[in-house]
Amino acid sequence: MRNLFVCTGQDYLSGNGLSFAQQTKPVGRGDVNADGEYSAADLVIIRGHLSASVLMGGDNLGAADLNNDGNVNIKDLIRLKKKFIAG
Ligand SMILES: [Ca+2]
Ligand SMILES: [Ca+2]
Repeated sequence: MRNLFVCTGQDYLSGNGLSFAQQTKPVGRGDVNADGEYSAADLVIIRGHLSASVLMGGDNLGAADLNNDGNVNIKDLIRLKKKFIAG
């Protein structure tokens, strides 16, 4: 007989050092946390996504794809850094 255990999605994420990014509607590419501005918080979320410690989906994932190539990677992080620095 196999032993099964049940946990919620949040339990699983917490137990594995993961978390969900905020699921709201971003105002534009780069505004990953949908707070209406480009900030260090958006950089942190993309960096978390690249290190697989943050899960993004839907509009938030689309907002993180700054160069619109269908992937979120280091190129998007660099582009957001430039956008953030430019203010
Ligand atoms: Ca933001
Ligand atoms: Ca991209």
